[in-house]
Amino acid sequence: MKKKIVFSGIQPTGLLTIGNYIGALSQWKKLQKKYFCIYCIADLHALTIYQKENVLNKNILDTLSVCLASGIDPKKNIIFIQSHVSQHTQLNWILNCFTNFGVLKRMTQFKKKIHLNKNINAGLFSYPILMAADILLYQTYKVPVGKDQIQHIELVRDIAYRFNKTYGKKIFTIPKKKLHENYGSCIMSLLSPMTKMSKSDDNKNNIITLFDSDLTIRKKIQHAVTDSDNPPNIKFDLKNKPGISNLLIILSNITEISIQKLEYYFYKKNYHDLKEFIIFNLCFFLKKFRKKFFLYRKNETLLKSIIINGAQKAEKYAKSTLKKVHNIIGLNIK
Ligand code: AQP
Repeated sequence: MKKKIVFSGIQPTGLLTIGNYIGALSQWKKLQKKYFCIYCIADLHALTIYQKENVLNKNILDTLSVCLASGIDPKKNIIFIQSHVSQHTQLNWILNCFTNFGVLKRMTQFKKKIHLNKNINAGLFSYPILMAADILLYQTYKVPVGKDQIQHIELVRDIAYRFNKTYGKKIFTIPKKKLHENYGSCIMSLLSPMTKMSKSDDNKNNIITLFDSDLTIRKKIQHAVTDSDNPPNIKFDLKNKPGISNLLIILSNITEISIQKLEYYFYKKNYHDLKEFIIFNLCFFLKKFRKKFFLYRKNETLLKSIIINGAQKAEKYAKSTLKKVHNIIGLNIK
C-alpha cells in the first residue's frame, strides 16, 4: 500500500534551538517509519527577516546538516530547498487570490511579529499563504507542527476546502495537523516560560541552541526560571509551575524517560539536583548530535547531491498538483 504523505518545513534563520529539535526534528525522524515524508528547508520564508549578503547559503547547508544529523533519511524520503522548486511561488500567487484579507489580519503570529519587528514587510503578512502552497502542492495528509503553527494549519485547511468547493473537485487533500505526543509542541523560554523559545530571540539566555558549549549550557540552565515553592517541589504542572514543567519536558524528550518517572526520581530532591541532571544530559546529548552534524557539514559534495536529488523528486509531485490547479482554473492553453 502507498504510504500517506507527511510534509513539514523549517526556516534556515540561524542556529536552531532545542525547541526546534524537540518540537520538529525529533518528530520528523519518528514519522519516517510510518509515512512518506517530504521535508523542506524554507528559505523563501526566511526572507521575511532581512538577510545579510551571502549568509543564507551557509544557513541552508547548516540546516540541512542538522536535519541529517537528526536522523532524516534522504534516500527513503525527500528533503529539499523550497526555492529550488518553483511551483511553490507559482501556487502561492494563485492561493493569494483565494485568501481573505481579513482572515490574514487575524493571524496571531503576525500580530505578535509586528510588535517585535522593525521590518514589517508584506511577506510577513502573507507568509501563511506560502505555507499553504508548500503543504498543498504535495497532497499532504499530515503536517507535524508546534503549537504556534496550529492557526496557520487551520487556514491552510480552509483554503484547500474553499478551493475544492469552488470547483466541485478534490484538487487538494485537506491536511491534518500532527502535534507532539510528549508535550514538546511548545518548548518555552528559559527566563520567561510563558513565551515560546525562538531562535530569533534577541536574549540568547532564553534559548538553548544545538551548538551551545557545555559552559554556556551550564550557565543558561543555572539561570532558568523555576519557582519559589518551599520546600522545592519538582512536579509537572503547566499552569502553576511553568518553569519546572518546561525543564521536565526538555529533560524527558532528550532522555526519553517519561515525565512521570522523572517526577518520581526527583521526589524530595531540590531544583539544583534537577538542573545538574539536565545540564549533564543536555551536554551529553548535544555532543553526540554535533559529532554527526560536523560529519555531514564538512561533506558539501554530499549535501549538494542531496539538494539536487531532493528538488528533482519534489518537483514531480509539485508539478502534478500545479497542473491540476492550472487545468481547473483555465490556465492551460497550449
Ligand atoms: N519552542 C518550540 N517548541 C516546539 N516546537 C518549536 N518549533 C519552533 N520553536 C519551537 C517548531 O520548529 C519547526 C520549525 O520552525 P521554524 O524555524 O520554521 O519557525 P518558527 O516556528 O518561527 O521557529 P522559531 O525558532 O521561533 O524561529 P524564528 O525565531 O526564526 O521565528 C516548526 O514546526 C515549529 O513549530
